[in-house]
Amino acid sequence: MGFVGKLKKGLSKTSGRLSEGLERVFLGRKEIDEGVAEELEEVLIEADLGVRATDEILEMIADKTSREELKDRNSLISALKEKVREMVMIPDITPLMECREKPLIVLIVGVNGVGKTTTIGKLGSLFRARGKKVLFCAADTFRAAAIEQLAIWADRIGAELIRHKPGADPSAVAFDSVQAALNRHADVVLIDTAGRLHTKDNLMAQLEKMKRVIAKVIPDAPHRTLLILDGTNGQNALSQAREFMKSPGFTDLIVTKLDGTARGGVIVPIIQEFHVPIGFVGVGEQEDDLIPFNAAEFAELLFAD
Ligand SMILES: Nc1nc2c(ncn2[C@@H]2O[C@H](COP(=O)(O)OP(=O)(O)O)[C@@H](O)[C@H]2O)c(=O)[nH]1
Ligand SMILES: [Mg+2]
Repeated sequence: MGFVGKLKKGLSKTSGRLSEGLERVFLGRKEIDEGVAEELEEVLIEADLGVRATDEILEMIADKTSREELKDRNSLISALKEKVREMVMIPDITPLMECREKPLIVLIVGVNGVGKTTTIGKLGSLFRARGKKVLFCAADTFRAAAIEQLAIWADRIGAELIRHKPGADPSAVAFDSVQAALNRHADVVLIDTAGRLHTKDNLMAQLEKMKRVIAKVIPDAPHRTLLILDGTNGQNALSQAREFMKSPGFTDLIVTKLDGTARGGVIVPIIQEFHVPIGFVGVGEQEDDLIPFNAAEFAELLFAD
């Protein structure tokens, strides 16, 4: 299955919920009238587009309705697609896979369980498919199992792994990994981090320390910092992102587990609020279940029947 097919499948719960909602809106209604916007509100909120994005969409709908530009269901759906596409248009940034830095140093951040380690495995696989030499850094040293999980991914996709003992200083593992990447001429280093510390301040302080230590080896590194968000969390993913975004330097977002949720609409307010591009979305647990995000495809599939 190609990327679009996988994205379609991954978004099917969300698009299913939306199309059911639209069904309701058109039940017993022959043409588009003022009441449509009101009923649409519930549908969009249910799909986790959030209040702000929903309001913006409703304004557009009300506007078009008053100008009699919406004739029927089809024209309404086209208007929705167009608006959402505009809203999730990604600011210009070099796609991760096309970065020229060597070694490219990528820090992966997010709370526990959102899919960081799995996403590293999948990203590693994409880089390997491009013939890149990949090195994983096991800087989530909280649990032995976290290191083992990354080791399994490294074996599976043919990446090298730098690991220390459980409980070691994550910054020390990161430092060694970047050194090793230079010595071994690796193309890309993917750094796994812990999402679990007693307080968020501690977590942030630890990430800042890692960045400083990495920059001692390569001054402009880490080149990219990815924030991983779990799509099944819906609006909570948004509040999580808000916490992390208080610290500067996040360059990319990845939204995981779209396949397991009808709340995939949350991508819209995430982009709207942070203006940080979503590079990829996760649509399953396997190594080929990471899909490059594309605004037009997303908008099209979100409102696909
Ligand atoms: N269905 C689905 N499961 C995922 C996806 N990404 C990660 N997972 C699962 O989520 C769980 C937590 O992932 P993990 O990578 O260990 O999260 P971490 O704690 O952030 O490193 C694992 O069971 C993964 O297989 C996804 O895109 N779809
Ligand atoms: Mg992990």
